[in-house]
Amino acid sequence: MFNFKGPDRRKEEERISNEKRLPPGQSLTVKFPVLHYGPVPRFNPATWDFRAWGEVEQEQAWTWEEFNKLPRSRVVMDIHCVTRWSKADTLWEGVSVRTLVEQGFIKLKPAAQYVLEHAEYGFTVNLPLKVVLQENFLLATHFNGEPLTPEHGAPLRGVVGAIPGRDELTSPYLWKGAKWLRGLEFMRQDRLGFWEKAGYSNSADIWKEERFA
Ligand SMILES: Nc1nc2c(c(=O)[nH]1)N[C@H]1C(S)=C(S)[C@@H](COP(=O)(O)O)O[C@H]1N2
Ligand SMILES: [Mo]
Repeated sequence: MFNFKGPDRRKEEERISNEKRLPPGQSLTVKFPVLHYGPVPRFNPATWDFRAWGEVEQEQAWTWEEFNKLPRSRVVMDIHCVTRWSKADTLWEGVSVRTLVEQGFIKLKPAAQYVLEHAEYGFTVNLPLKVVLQENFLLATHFNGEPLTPEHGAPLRGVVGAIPGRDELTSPYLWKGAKWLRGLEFMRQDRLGFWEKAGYSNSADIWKEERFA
C-alpha cells in the first residue's frame, strides 16, 4: 500500500475527508496501532477450534484445518477506532458469516437476532445479527495480504469497518471486531460485551459518533 511521512499523512487525511470518509472526531493514521485489554494469547493449531452455537439448528465446531477450507472473501474498508484514529483502504481476507449462512455452513434459527463474539480469555463483543451479516463484517485471517500478526488477532479476528460508497451499511467502531476469536454465539436477546459493559456505546455508529453509552 502506501508509506507516508508527515505531510503525506495530512494530504491523505484531506483526501479521505473530502471524500466524506472521515467520521466526526477522527484523524487518519498511516500506522496500525495495537489496542486491547490483557495479554496476547498463543495460537496452537492442534487445539484451536472455532464454534457456532446458540440459536442454530446444529452446533458447529471447525478445527483450524477445517476452517481454512471454508469459502473465502476479501473486503477493502476504512477502519475507525474509538480512540480517534482511522485507517483507510485496509484489505482483509477471511470468511464471511453471510456466506456461511447462505451456503448452509451455519443454519440459523429464526429466533437469532444478536451475536456475541467470543474470544480467548473470555473476551466478548456484541453486535446485531443484521450487522454481522453485512459485507463490512468479516472473520479475518489476513490483513493486507499477510496472515494476521499475533498482536492484531492471529489466527482469526472479527473485523468491521466502513466500505466507501456503501452508506446504507451500518458501520461501527473497530472494537466491535474481537481479536483471537474462537466462536460466535447466536442469541434471541442482546447481551453486552466486554467494552459495552465498561460504558462504551452498544450501537457504536461511527457517523453518529456513538463512543460512550
Ligand atoms: N480480544 C480482544 N479483541 C479486541 C479488543 C480486546 O481488548 N480484546 N479490543 C478492541 C479494540 S478496543 C480495538 S480498537 C481493536 C483494535 O484492533 P488492533 O489492535 O488490530 O488495531 O480490537 C478490538 N478487539
Ligand atoms: Mo478501541
